[in-house]
Amino acid sequence: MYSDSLKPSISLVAGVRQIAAKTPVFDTRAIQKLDSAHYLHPFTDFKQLNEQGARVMVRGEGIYLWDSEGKKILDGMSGLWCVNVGYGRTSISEAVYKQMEILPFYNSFFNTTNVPAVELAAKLVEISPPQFNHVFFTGSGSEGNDTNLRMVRRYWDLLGYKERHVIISRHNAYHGSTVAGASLGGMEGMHAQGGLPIPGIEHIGQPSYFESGRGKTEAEFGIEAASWLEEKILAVGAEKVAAFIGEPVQGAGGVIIPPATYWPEIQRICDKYGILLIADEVICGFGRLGAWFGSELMGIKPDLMTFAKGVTSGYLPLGGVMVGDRVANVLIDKGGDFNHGFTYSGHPVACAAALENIRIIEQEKLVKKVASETGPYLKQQFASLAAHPLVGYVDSCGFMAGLNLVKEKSNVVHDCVLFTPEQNVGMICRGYMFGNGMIMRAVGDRMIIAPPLCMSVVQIDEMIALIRLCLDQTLADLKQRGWV
Ligand code: PXG
Repeated sequence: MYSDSLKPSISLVAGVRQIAAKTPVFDTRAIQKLDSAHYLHPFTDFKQLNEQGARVMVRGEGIYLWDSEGKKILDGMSGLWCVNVGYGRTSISEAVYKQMEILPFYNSFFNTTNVPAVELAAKLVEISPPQFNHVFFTGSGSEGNDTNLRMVRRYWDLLGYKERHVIISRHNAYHGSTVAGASLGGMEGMHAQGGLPIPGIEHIGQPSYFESGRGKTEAEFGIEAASWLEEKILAVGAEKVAAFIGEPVQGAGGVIIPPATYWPEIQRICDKYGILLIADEVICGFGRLGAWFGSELMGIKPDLMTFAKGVTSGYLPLGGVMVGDRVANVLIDKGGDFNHGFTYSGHPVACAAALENIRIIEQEKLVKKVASETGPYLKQQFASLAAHPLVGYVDSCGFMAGLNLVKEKSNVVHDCVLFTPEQNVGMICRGYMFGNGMIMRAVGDRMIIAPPLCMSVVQIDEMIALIRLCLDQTLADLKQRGWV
C-alpha cells in the first residue's frame, strides 16, 4: 500500500471543477523522487526525465485526466491510442472484479480453456471481416506481431516453401518493441539500438503525400507508393517473400494517412505474387477510423490482423492476431503443434474486460458515430485549422488527425517552407498544449490527435478551441524568437 507521504486525500482546492472533488491529491515531489530513483520509463531519456520530474496522472473520467496537482487535461491521444470508450467506465471495472473473484487466471496450454476467452474469440470473429474465424491471443500488440512473424513462416514451411521467409514492411512504421516487433517496424532510432532489424525483414517507403508526393496528385502518389512494394518483391525474389505488413493508417509514425488508391493497389500486388497481407490494426481497430477495423475502410482483405489497445480500451493488457481462413486452415489441417504462446494468452480477466468494452462500443454505437456523426464533424473542424498561419497541411481519417507546422505556407503543399529539425517547433507547440491542459502529440513538426471515440460534438469544439489557442501561443513565441 501507499507509504504515509503518498497517501491520497480528497482535493478541496477551490476553483477545481466539481468532478475533481473525486481526484486524490498526492505529494507530487515525493512521487517524482521515488519515480526517478526506481522507475525506468519506456522510450525515455532517463537522465533528462530525472532532472525534470514526471507528470503524475492520478485519475481519468470520460475524455479528461487529472494530474497530481489537480490539473484537468483533455486527453486528445486516448492514453496511448487505446482508451476508445474513455476513462472511468465502472461496468468494465465491475466485469473485471467479478471475473477476478470467479477465476483470476488459468492458462490456455495443455488442452484447457476458459469461458471469457472463448466468448471473446467468438465475439471477435463476429465483428471481424468474414475471412476471420480464428483468433490467437497475446498480451500486447508487440507479441501479436511476433506471432505474425512466426505464423507466416510456419504457414509457408507447412506448404513446402521453406524459402518464403522474408516479410516486407515500411520505414517509419511502428509494430512494437520486442525484437521482432521493432524489426518489423521501420523506426530508425530503434534499429540503431541492439543490432536490428533481424534478418529476413525488408522495408519500403511510407505513403506520406506531404513528404514524398511532390508534383503528383494524391491518387497518382498512392499508386507510386504501392509500386515500391512490387519493386522490393522483385528485388528480393518473389519466391522468398512471405508477407507484407502495414498499419492501415500509420499511428506512431505521425498519423500518415495514405491516398485512397494505395491500399487497393497493395492488395493487388500481394495477390499477384500470392503474398500474405498482414494489417496491423493495433491502433486502427475497434472503431478508430469509423469501421470496426481499418482494413474495411481501406478496401483490403488481409490474411492476418494484429489487434491490442482498443480491444480493452487499455483497461487491461491484451492483444492478439485474427487469423484468416487461408492461414488457419493450413495450421489446423497440416500443422501439428504450433510451438508458440504466452502465459497470458487468453487471460480470463483481460478477456472479460474486452467483452464489456466491446459491449459498450456496440451499445453506444461508437463505430457508427465516428463514421457518420462525430468523425465527419471532427474532420470539418480540424480542417478549419488549415487557415492558421502556422499550419501547412491538415488531414484526418475517423478519429485520427494531424497537421504540419510550417515556417511559410503555400497553396501548393510541397512548396511550404519547413522549420529545421533543430528548432524542434513541434515540441515547443506540445509544451503549450500541455500548459493549457491539452494532450496533443508532436512527431517532428506534425501535431497529431487520436481522441477517445466517446468524444461528443461539444467536446470536439472545446478541443479545437484549445488547439487553436495553443497554435496562437506557439506563433507568438516563434515570432519573439524571430523564427517566423
Ligand atoms: N502495432 C502498432 C500499430 C502499434 O501502434 C504496437 C503494434 C505494439 O503494441 P504494444 O501493445 O506492444 O505496445 C503498437 C503500439 C507512440 C507509441 O509513441 C505507439 C505505440 C506504443 C508505444 C508508443 O505513438 N503503439
